[in-house]
Amino acid sequence: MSRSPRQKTALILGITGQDGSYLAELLLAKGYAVHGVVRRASMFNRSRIEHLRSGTGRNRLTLHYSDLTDHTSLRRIVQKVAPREVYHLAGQSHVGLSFEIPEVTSEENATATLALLEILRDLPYAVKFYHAASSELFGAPRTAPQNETTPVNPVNPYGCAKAFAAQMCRVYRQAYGLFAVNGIAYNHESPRRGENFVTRKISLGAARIRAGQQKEIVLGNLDAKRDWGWAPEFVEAMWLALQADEPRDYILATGRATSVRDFAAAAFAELGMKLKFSGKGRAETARRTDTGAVVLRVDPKFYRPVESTTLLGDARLARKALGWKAATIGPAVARQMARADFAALKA
Ligand code: F7E
Repeated sequence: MSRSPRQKTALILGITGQDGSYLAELLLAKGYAVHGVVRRASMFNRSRIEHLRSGTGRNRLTLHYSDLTDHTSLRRIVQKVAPREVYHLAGQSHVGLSFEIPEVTSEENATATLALLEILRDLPYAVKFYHAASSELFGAPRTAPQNETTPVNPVNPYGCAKAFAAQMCRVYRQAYGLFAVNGIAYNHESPRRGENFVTRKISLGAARIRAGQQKEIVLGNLDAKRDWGWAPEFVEAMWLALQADEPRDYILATGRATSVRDFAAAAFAELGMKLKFSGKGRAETARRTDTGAVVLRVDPKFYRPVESTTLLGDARLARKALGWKAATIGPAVARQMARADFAALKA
C-alpha cells in the first residue's frame, strides 16, 4: 500500500460506531491515513461516518469488509494496510443484551481480541494496539473509585468477555513486548450513542416529548448510577495513550457518578420540562410539572438480572501520564445530548 513515508496509518475496528466515528474524525484531522473495518450487511449502517466520506479527508479514509468472527480476512486486512496504530473498538457493547446473547458477546469481545493480538504478534514491525476495555470488568468492585490495580469482578457476560480481553492484552504486553493498551473506559456518551443505551433513550425521548411526537419514555432501574463522560473527549485519550512512550492501562472516567433519575431530570429540564418523581423502585413515574402529564415510567422488563454497582473511575494516571482529563460530566452530558437531539428534530 503506497503512502508518504511520514504519513501515519491507523486501522479502526468499529469505525461505524460512536467512538470509531469520533476517532476517525480526530485522526483524519491529524493527517492520518485512516482505514476502517466494516461488516458486510444487507443494510448500510454508516450514518455516523457518511460526512467523512465526502469531507476534506475523504482521500485518506478507506473502508474494508470483514467481521470480528472472520479472523482470516482480518489478518489479510492488517497485512495489506500495514497500520502503525490499531484501535479495537468493535463488538457487541450492550450489557443488558449480553445476558440474551452471551456467546456472540464473547466471540466478538473476547475471542476476536485474542485473534487480533495473535495477528499483531506475527507482524514483522512494531505496531501499537488500543483495546477498548470497560469499567464493566470491575462489575461489583469492593472499592470505589476504581483504578488500574482494582481487581476484576465482572457480573455480566459482557464484563466477563472484556475482562478476558483486557487480561490477554496484558499477557501479550508482558510475554511478547507488544505495545498493547487497555483503555478501561467508563460510560461515555454523545448524540451518536445508540438508541438502546439509557442516555440516548432519555435525550431522544425528551426531545420527542418536547416536540409532541412521543408521550412517555419507559426505563428500568432509575437508581443505577454511572460515571458518565463525553465520547469526543474519550477518543482523545485513546489517541494519547498510543503516543505515550510505553504501553499501559488507563482508567478513563470523569470521577463523578450520576443516577439515571438525575440524568433524566437534567435532560428534560434542558428542554424546559421540570419533572416531579413519585412512587418507588419498579413503580416509579415522573410527571411534567407544567402539564401534569406522566412522561417517564419504570418497567421492570428493563431491569438487569444483576446490576453493576459503584462504578466510579479514578483517572489520575491518565491525567498524569497523558495530560488527559474529562471536562464534560454527568448532567452536562445530559444537557448537551438533549439539546442536540431537539435541534436535530427541529431541523
Ligand atoms: O445502562 C440503567 C442500566 O445500557 C446504564 C456500554 O457502553 O457503558 C455502557 O454500558 C445504566 C444501567 O450502559 C434503562 O440498568 C435504566 O445501570 O446505557 P446503559 P451500561 O450498561 O452502563 C459501559 C462502560 C460499557 O462498556 C458498555 O459497552 O442505566 N438503565 N433504564 C437502563 N439501561 C438501558 N440500556 N435501558 C433502560 O431503559
